[in-house]
Amino acid sequence: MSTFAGFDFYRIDDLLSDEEKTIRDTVRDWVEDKVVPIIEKHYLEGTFPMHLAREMGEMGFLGANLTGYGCPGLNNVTYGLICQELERGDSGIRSFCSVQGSLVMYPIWAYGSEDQKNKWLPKLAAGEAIGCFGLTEPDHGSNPSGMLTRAEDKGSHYVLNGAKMWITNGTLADVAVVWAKLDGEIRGFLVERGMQGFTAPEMTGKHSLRASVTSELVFQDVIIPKENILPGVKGLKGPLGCLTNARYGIAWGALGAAQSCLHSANEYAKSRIQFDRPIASFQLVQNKLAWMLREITKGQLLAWRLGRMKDAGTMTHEMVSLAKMNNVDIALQIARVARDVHGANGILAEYPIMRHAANLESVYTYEGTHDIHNLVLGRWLTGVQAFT
Ligand code: TGC
Ligand code: FAD
Repeated sequence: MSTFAGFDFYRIDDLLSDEEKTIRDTVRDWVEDKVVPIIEKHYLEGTFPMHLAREMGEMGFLGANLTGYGCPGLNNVTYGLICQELERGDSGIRSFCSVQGSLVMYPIWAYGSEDQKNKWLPKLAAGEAIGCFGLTEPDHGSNPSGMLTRAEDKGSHYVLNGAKMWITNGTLADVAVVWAKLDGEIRGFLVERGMQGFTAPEMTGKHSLRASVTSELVFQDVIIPKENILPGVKGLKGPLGCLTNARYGIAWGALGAAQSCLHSANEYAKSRIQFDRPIASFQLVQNKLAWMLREITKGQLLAWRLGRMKDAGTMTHEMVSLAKMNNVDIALQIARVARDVHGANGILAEYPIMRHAANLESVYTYEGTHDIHNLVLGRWLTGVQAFT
């Protein structure tokens, strides 16, 4: 059984179904057994634990909230709980699951042809094939609408040219969902491993998300068969629709990292003796722990309510922006305060703190930076867009 019980100060469990709780607990135990014992080593070595891909498929974590084509068909609250537990292990493990499910399987499921769905979804759900999502470019991060990657219609096929950067799972991927302009309009293309002119070199030198593969994607006159365009969507709303799903998962996931940090800080504070007393007995230390619990509890209520609205079909993407930015922000702050509570020990790999803190710096930036989500909310409030 898991030694990590989670924090449930406001009895969110009373708001979950038995099935939701059972799956959450199963994922929690899986993370304790399969991720916690190996993750620091992978993090320090800068490698992704590839053997977990198939296991995640077998456990039903990949495309968990999608239906048909071998997908588990779970509700969105359960998908959120899976993300929470995975990110308690490591943001890189949750990233793998988010990219595969929300950014690769979702666009194929929502915008793909029947042939594309049949070809890719069962293998991706099983973890037998791996996918990546190419939107960001070296010169276009927060403003993807300015992308330079281009597809040209040559009659019998398309020709793709351009480059993507910061792509999670890029080097590992069997299929890349690539967003490129065709006649000035953003379209999605399925670019397959081995296509001539397509390379995906791994990016190195990261101090964050080290147990996750991040890559460039380079396209030099890549011939894309006509049947590899996603027929069901045109324009920026295609990739943004995928991001809404992935950002939703991150809003839950960040709470897992935050709970891991509070758990570690609380245990440490009770056992660390200074001035002949456990540091947990000092009011300043208790203040830090109480603040972490307060912010986690508020974040849990946000995530739960968001999930129920997503399941009811009433969630908007602006609501997701608020939850993503809030929960990642508080998780990052909690990781920093937890590092302080651990003193010098907080920088050691023996504790998960520094790894979570470093990971959350990326999570704060990817899937829309903190301030991009601020601007989304500002536009919702005022009706005025302040991006440009
Ligand atoms: P805008 O005019 O707002 O929207 C264009 C069209 O899209 C619709 N829309 C959305 N649809 C679904 N979900 C959303 N979140 C949506 N936001 C907007 C919108 O209704 C409109 O539809 P239509 O029918 O009118 O055409 O577009 P804009 O050009 O003003 O851009 C807005 C902005 C800046 C918010 C957007 O560009 C943005 O979100 N930028 C941030 C880019 C980003 O998040 N990149 C993430 C890359 S992927 C990644 O980071 C993966 S990390 C993976 C991991 O390891 O976990
Ligand atoms: P920029 O857009 O250059 O932003 C830099 C700073 O300027 C930020 O503080 C930002 O908030 C601010 N800023 C920008 N515009 C404005 C504005 N209008 N007003 C106020 N402030 C502004 N992308 C993918 O497509 N697929 C992936 O799988 C993927 N995985 C990633 C994995 C990792 C580890 C990381 C770090 C990134 C990943 N990304 C991925 C890229 C990520 O989505 C981008 O980094 C992110 O969208 C921000 O873009 P940028 O880094 O170019 O920052």
